[in-house]
Amino acid sequence: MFDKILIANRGEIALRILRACHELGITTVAAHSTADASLKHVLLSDESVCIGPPASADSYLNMPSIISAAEVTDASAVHPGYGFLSENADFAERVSDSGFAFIGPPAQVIRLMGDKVSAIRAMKAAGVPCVPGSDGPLGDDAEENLRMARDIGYPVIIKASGGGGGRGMRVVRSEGALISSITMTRTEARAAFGNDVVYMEKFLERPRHIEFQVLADGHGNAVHLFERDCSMQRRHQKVLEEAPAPGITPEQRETIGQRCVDACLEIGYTNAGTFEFLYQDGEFYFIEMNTRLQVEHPVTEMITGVDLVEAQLRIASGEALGLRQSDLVARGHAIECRINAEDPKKFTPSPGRVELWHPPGGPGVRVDSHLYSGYEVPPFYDSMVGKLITCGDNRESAIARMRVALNEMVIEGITTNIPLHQEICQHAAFQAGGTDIHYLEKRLGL
Ligand code: MV4
Repeated sequence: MFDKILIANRGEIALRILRACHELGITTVAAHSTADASLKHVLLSDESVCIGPPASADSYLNMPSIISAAEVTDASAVHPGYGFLSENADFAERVSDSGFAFIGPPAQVIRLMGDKVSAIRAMKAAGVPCVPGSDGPLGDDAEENLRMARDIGYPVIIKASGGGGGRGMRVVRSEGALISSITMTRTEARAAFGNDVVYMEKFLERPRHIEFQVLADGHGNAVHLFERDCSMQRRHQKVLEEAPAPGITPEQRETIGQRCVDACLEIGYTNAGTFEFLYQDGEFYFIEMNTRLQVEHPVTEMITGVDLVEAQLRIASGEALGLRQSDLVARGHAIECRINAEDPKKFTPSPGRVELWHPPGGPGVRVDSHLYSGYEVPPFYDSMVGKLITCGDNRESAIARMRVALNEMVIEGITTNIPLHQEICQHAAFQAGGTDIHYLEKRLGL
């Protein structure tokens, strides 16, 4: 196992990683910006290094600075967390080439999955069900593109191969708009990602967003840890996630999960990963793969009992997976509410000093947050200040615990989206389960 790990992230996930390291007896280095010297994990870390000024581009995205920090502290591995450089293949490569272990999959696998056209091609070849579409880049032959869209059937969606996570896409509802939409998506993609490759898919009108968690080691072992439903979102920002996904049958879970496992072995995937699917009318359609630990990983930990960050560290250090698929059972239900420092009506960030912090507790309640009374939320980064996770024997019990925990949680000094979560938990459609990706925006009238 590693003796020292550099944590190249901030906030709640940096604290989550620090805790996993300390449980395993690993020394930590907190790499932080000048604005983040008083972050909870920096205060708890064995060592800390300033990697630059507040702007992310100068600190948490500053590759030479992060690699220098690993060098001067003599760390043996780098954990990128989520966001920032976590899915940057060039970073993974530079970390490895500098002699450190990158806690994530190999750089070439990150690169393969970062290119959506090649990701879909690889998944289709491995037997993972994908959305009917172009199965490759669109060419410049208008007649051919028109024919393809007619075969797929309108509406279709044009997506940038270099995009993902909701960036670089355009829905086309009729033939008259197709060619100009392809041109516009291409132009925007060239400017945004330096890559003008675009592809076409059937546009699904009312899907749910369901994703499968996997773990794979470097010894040919891979398992899936069932699925999460992340449909409760606004403007591509997830708000609430849960596991398992309501209404999915054990047979579907096993079939799709096994396809993901097979795909991992096929592409040489290692470490933790997530297969994102759209789910509509009882069918799963792969859309993208996330090659990192995700924000919502705790709901999977709660229903499986597996510590995903510990697994990441063990896999990256070369250990074989201690888990077999037959060891894994999904028990009960878990829900996560993302707590953001934001205006509950306008959704604008609301940084400032936390005057009072009282986290909730009790059976089946987990709080992943870096907050403390007196902490000042800086204005430079994502507004998420923590995650409230509850679990229970069934979905109703997890919701009941969430309702009580949300009422118990006190954050004074900054405004948060706690009222939004309280409202969602009271909603009949949410209580029934299985709402689609448009539910929250429609309900909010946005
Ligand atoms: C789609 C889609 C409907 N049909 N693809 C948005 C984020 C990116 N990961 C893929 N996205 C979508 N792709 C087809 N063929 C609808 C979305 C989509 C969406 C997906 C997941 C979660 C939230 C979303 C919000 C709007 C659109």
